[in-house]
Order: sequence, then structure tokens, then C-alpha cells
Amino acid sequence: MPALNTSSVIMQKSLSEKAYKEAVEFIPGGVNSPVRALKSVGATPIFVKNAKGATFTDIDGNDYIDFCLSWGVFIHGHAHPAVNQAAVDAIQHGTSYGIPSLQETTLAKLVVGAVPSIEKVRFVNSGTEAVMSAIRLARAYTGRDLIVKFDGCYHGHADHLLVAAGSGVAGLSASSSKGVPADFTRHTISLPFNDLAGVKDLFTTHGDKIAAVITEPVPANMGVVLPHEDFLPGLREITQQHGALLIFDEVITGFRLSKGGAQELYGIQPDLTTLGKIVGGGFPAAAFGGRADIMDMLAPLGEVYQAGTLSGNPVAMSAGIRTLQLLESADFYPDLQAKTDWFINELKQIIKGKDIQLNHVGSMFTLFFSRDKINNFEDAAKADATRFGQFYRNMLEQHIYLSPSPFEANFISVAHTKEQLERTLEAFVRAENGKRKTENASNSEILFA
Ligand code: KE4
Repeated sequence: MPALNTSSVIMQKSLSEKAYKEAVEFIPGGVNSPVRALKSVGATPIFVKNAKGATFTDIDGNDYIDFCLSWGVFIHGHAHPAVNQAAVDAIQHGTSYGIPSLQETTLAKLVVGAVPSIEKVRFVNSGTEAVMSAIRLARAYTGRDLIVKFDGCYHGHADHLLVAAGSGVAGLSASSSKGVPADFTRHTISLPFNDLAGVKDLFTTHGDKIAAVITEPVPANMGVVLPHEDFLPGLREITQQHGALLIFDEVITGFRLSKGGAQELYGIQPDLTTLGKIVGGGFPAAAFGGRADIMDMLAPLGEVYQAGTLSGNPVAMSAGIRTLQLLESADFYPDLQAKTDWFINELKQIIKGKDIQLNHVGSMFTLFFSRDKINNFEDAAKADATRFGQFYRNMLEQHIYLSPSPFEANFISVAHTKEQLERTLEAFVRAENGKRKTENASNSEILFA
């Protein structure tokens, strides 16, 4: 990898700052998705010129090692040549037909072959659409209205799910977004994650009204939080007992934690699964799938309506196909895990004895500035966000781009080199020790000393 551009002692961001000033005149908050505004970490947004592998370059010419990877999309790294080529080849034949194409069936077969519980799948354009559709299906299949979610889990921005949500909503004062009528959320109940007793109590009183329980099997939108050993099996058992469906929102964990996602890793079969990010290879594509008897309720077969102009478009499908094919090598996940394990173990040495919690699974991790373990959103919300912001900005000054919120996950890709991970660990040491750049030391001395 070429040496990081560390020419300036203090990073120049004047072009990004100028670009941001202009963007805010035309785009609310200057961004097309709130969490990119870097508000929760007290920084100003960076404008990217290009990205490759595990790094990107901003319009001021600064290079960064990227652990956000467009929120977990790029498990192979940015601009993977084979994925890009697949999209470029597809584009030569048109970018959308609004008529079936063979690529849709090819990707559907790959998803069905990879994800244990999926017998049939439908493609949409975002995780929000996938979750919205899965919930409509669950309500139609059970004839019930109530949906149970968990505090801090984020399932996209559909009205009825902006209740105690994570990710960019977690930082908002209101437990749900403005503009959502109380009526739209009265069928949504949010409980603490990992509180199986609370779920059991709710089913005791409302079990015959609950259409589904939806969860991120490993939440990443409150920061990474691990399920207690009995939690996912408990959800499976209790939903089965009461005729409710279990929906795993694997938009992040799908193809991330294993080829079959969290459900394969933990050996739990949900009734429906939502997928996003990796499945589209960096293009706007997501999916929902599950048992055929449920999925066949969708129009035009059944009476549950769900549609999308660009759903299954051949370019996104082609990128998704290549992305999933690249996961098929027997060494892919073991190699990614070995690299991640090395990094995580080194990181554990650095934070030993400090009030920092490191939650990790597979190739995703979150650092919480807290003395206490983080088992749910209440714990995560008590972590020191101010310290996280200082830490984040220090890492950014050292050319390390972490996911810009304490309520997000960081991701390692097969493109991250040992040297980049070593540089990142050195930056952690400085950031954690609050070492600032000294005026006379050149940037490279700080970065690579
Ligand atoms: P999209 O509608 O943003 O494609 O997906 C919504 C969604 C659904 N389910 C889970 C588990 C998700 O993590 C997401 C979206 N993830 C966030 C980051 N944690 C997207 C980043 C953003 O909002 O800009």
C-alpha cells in the first residue's frame, strides 16, 4: 500500500470544510444520511474523492484507513476489481429494465444457498424497505398487529420502527422521530435487549396479539452488543410457542459473521431474515426472505403488496453476485477471522486496565468508554460519549476513520493489511493516551514513530 499521505503536520481539511458549507445550502445538514454529519463525535464531515481497498482519500488529499466501510458493506474492501468489473459489464447492457433479468435469479439462488432459513427471497433497494416488507408479511401471515423490537436496535427509518431505535436515532433526545403519529407506533413494543424474562412476561400477557419479534441477532446499532447464550434460542422458543414469527434483521450481520450470517453462527433459524449492505456489493440493494409459505403471500401470488421500480436491477444484482461468489473460498472467513483475532488481541493489550469495553464478534467491533460491561442499550447509553468524541477526533487526525458514532460498529475487511492494522493500533495508543500532535514533529513521525 502506498504510504499514507501525511504531508501536513495538522491535517488540511479546507476543501472538505468549503464543500460542507456549500452542501448545507442545498441538502439538510449537508448530508443524505444524518450519521454521516459526524455530529455525535464533534467533527465536520469529510468529502471523499475516491476509495480503494481499506482506504479512502478525501478531497484535500488526505488518506484514511477506513473501519466504517460504508457501514459494513465492503467486506472485500472498496472498489474490488472483480465487483467493479461485474457492475461495469452489466451497465453496458442497460442499468434497469423494470422487467425480470437472469441476474435476479442468480443472486436469489446464491442467497438461498447461503442463508439457512431462506427458502425464497425478494430484492429491494434498502434495508428499510426490506424490514418494512418483512413486518408487513409477518402481520399478514399471523393476522396480528403487535411487533416487538429491542431498545437500541435499528431497523431502518420506517415510521413504526422509529421507537427506541439505535444508530443515528440513538443520539436523538426523543425516543422516536418527530413526524411519526403516536398511532403509527402503538403496535410497536420495545424491550431491553438480552432481557428474556421481559420477553416472556410480555408474551404471557399479549402473546396472542404479537405478530413478530424482530431483532438484530447481534446488535450493531447501539455499538456491538453480544446476545446472552440463552437469548436467541429463547426468542426462537417463545415465538414458536405463541405462533409469532421471529425476524432476524441481518442487514449488518448477513454474510459478515459467516456466509450464513448470525443465524448460521448461532444455529438459530428465524422465520424471516432481512439482508442489506454486503448483498448489494456497494449498490442500492437489500433483500428479505424466509419460509416459502410466508414469502408466497407476496403479490402477485398472494395478497401482501410490496413493490419497487429498481428492485433487483441488473447492475446491483451483478455486483451482489460477484460479492457473494468471492465469499465462497473455503479460506475467506477463517483468514478474515485470523486477521481480526490478531488485531482484537493486540487491542485488548492496549486497553487493559482502562475503563474501556471492547465488544466484538466476527470481524466487527465497538469500543465503549465505560468501566462496566455493555449488555444492552441502557449500558451503552451510559458510556462516556464525550471521551469517545475526543478519542474519535484524535484517531481521525491520525488518518484513522472509525464509524462516526459510539452507537455503531467498526468493520475489518480482507483488504486491511497487517501494516494498516499496526498503524491503527499505534494510533489507538496515542489517541487513548491523549497524545496530540506536537507542532515540531512531522506527521509521519507521529504516525509511524
Ligand atoms: P438502510 O435503509 O439504511 O439501507 O438500512 C436500514 C438498516 C436496517 N437494519 C439494520 C440492522 C441496519 O444497520 C440498517 C442501517 N444501518 C445504518 C448504520 N448502522 C446505516 C447508516 C445510515 O443510516 O447512514
